[in-house]
Amino acid sequence: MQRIKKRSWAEPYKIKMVEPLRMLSRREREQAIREAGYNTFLLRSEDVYIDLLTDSGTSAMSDRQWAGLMLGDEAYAGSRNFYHLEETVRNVYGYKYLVPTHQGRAAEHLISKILIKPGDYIPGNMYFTTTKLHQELAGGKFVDVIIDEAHDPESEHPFKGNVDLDKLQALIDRVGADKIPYIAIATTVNMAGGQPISLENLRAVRELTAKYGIQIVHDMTRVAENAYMIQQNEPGYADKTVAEIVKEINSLTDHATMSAKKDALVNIGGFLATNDPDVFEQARNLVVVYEGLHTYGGLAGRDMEAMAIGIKESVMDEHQKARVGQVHYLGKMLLDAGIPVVKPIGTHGVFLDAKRFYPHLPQDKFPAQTLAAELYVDSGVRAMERGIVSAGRNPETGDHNYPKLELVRLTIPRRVYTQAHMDVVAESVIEVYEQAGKAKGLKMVFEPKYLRFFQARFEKL
Ligand code: P70
Repeated sequence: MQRIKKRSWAEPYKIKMVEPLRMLSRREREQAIREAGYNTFLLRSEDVYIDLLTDSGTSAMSDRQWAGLMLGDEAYAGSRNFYHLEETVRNVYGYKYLVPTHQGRAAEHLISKILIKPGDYIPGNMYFTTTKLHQELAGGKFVDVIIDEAHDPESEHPFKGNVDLDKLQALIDRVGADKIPYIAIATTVNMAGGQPISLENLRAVRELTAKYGIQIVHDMTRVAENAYMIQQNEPGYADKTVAEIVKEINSLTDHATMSAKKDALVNIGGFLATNDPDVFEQARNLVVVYEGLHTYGGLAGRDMEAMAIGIKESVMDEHQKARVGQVHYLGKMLLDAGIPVVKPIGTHGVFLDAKRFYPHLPQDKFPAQTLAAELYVDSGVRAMERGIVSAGRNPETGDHNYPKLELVRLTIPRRVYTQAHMDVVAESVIEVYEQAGKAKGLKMVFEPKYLRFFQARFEKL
């Protein structure tokens, strides 16, 4: 066993089908990003060489998942694939009741509507864009209770997803437990750089919240990746499997929202899961208003089948070792080259620290947005802004939110790119870093009301 553990992170699969990529010239890329308003969300994917915009819905399915598509039972009601998915969610994740949704934010919509009353406060281990928006649309106010280290890109804390129990207690003392229906706990924390929460911390959160009757809603979008980090770094878990740790995490929570487009290795899908029969009943009712019947929730039968199979594959130790191993391979190359990145390296991507990349650019010149555009021009690598544009505006004052973290995310799809692709990405980031002094920043010329980062447009300064 020892000998195998020391081997490289090499993939536990081989490639059966390939998708050719197109490489534009630098001049063509300059034109493409200008036409896209310097927003990588607005590029055509055909114009992208290595697409690290997101790990969401971009992973490669296995031959078994593709075979599962052919077993789709496209009945309007009671599809057999729903029952397979329900059984899988019970067996692998341990939640009793399942309501499928077309993706994660639809589950966030349902649980926010069910649990939040206007004027409520929702603490969380850092915000996520869609999660926070649905909390606000339901009349709630998000309060960040993550540990301070999570906001410091240089802190090497191994569990930057942890909740600061003093911050949580202070919120309870300030507003009263009856104004806090639940705490939102994400595994791993996307906006912090893909950082895990420890089981020790989650257990302490469970204890504190139980005292006050506060529930836990688990954003389990990347729970298996979080479990892998616990196996690697939390004392006492080295001999537990990823599957066992996933179950232990889930057992400490009441409800879960899932974007199956990440961990669960599908191109579309999600769900709300709960152990509470009343919440289940309400969600089953609401889902027919917004998504579709409660046995498909906006998905085709074949999508649910692929998801059920993907969930089982996602908790295999060798899968996570290669998945996280590849992300860390890229991270180490950038660290070794002295590139400012969020430390420690997270599980779903490497996050460039745009504030240190462009120390001469103030945050309202959108350094991360600028960096993502420059990277695309240099090599056709598409990344995602995760800074001031993503943070939106304060709904009360109308000002930009100025997040401490101004990041560019190089997100790695699962089972898609090779080690050589990672080398090209590192070469390009290093090249752009060498030219950093020349960057002048951007100004925003179009700003949508909701989730502005998706469609905002910019011009060069
Ligand atoms: C990403 C994607 C989705 C996501 C997530 C966590 C921790 C919920 C969701 C929503 C897609 C995305 C979403 C908003 C802005 C940019 C990108 N994250 N919780 O790329 O799930 O997309 O299925 O509705 O990461 O990180 P869904």
